[in-house]
Amino acid sequence: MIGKVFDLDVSRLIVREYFDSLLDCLESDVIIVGGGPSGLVAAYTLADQGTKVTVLEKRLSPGGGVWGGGKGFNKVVLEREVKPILDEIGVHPVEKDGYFVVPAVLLAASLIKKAIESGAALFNLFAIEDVYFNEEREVAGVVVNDTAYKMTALHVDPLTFKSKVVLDSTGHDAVVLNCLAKRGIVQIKGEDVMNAQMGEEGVIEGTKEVYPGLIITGMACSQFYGTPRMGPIFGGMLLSGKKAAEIASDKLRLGR
Ligand code: 48F
Repeated sequence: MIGKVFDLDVSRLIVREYFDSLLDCLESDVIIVGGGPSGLVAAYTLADQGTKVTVLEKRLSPGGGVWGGGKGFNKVVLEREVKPILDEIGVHPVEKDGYFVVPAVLLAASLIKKAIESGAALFNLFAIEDVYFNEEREVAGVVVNDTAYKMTALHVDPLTFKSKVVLDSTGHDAVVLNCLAKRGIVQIKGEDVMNAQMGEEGVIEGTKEVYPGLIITGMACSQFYGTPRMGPIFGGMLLSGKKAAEIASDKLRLGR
């Protein structure tokens, strides 16, 4: 037998716990837009260092492109250089033909679990629709709406979330970059055709602060610089997330 359950208690707990977290996250050190592989690695790395991190994810499930593996075949292939990251998230890969192979669901779930257990706050069903500037016109947060409102095109005004640093880890969509591009502040070249080697190198190399307050990571880098997409290999995403966390951490430490 299960103990007595009161419906209103359940509702009260959900509402109170949710809004306590939400209020706490209106101001963070780092906002990570998009909970794909690059964003989740950055999230847990920063949170492990004691940085206040908020991840805002548009979909119901964080994990981004990991879930789909390649063409929906749910195995993920990774370069062996990511072993330290797999160790951190507790995933034990199988080595095949010089690569690592991991079940996609296990990788997505392990990244999400590690980010939350490290102390990153994670909100799903949050669609970022604009960037927020401070008085110096540096990126200082994001403007957020509800995914359901965006999907139904209801006219509902958004809310503002502030942070010292914003990471654009929205993958092919490059949402934050596009907010700047549509105002002529940056130019997005658009990703080039598929080439795994060049794509992976381009993403890692291109993980940078590209505008004051805005660091780009993952596929958003390919979009920005016009480097090749890499297709279904994910090591570059994880390493890009690590690099983005380092850049954010240095920026916070130096206070600039
Ligand atoms: O696309 P995604 O996985 O980005 P990534 O970390 O990794 C790319 C790879 O998955 C793959 C690849 C090579 O391996 O080519 O595509 O660069 O994750 C991006 C996340 O951002 C969310 C989206 O739902 C996904 O989970 N996202 C996109 N637009 C928004 C958003 C938005 N407007 N607001 C919040 N989240």
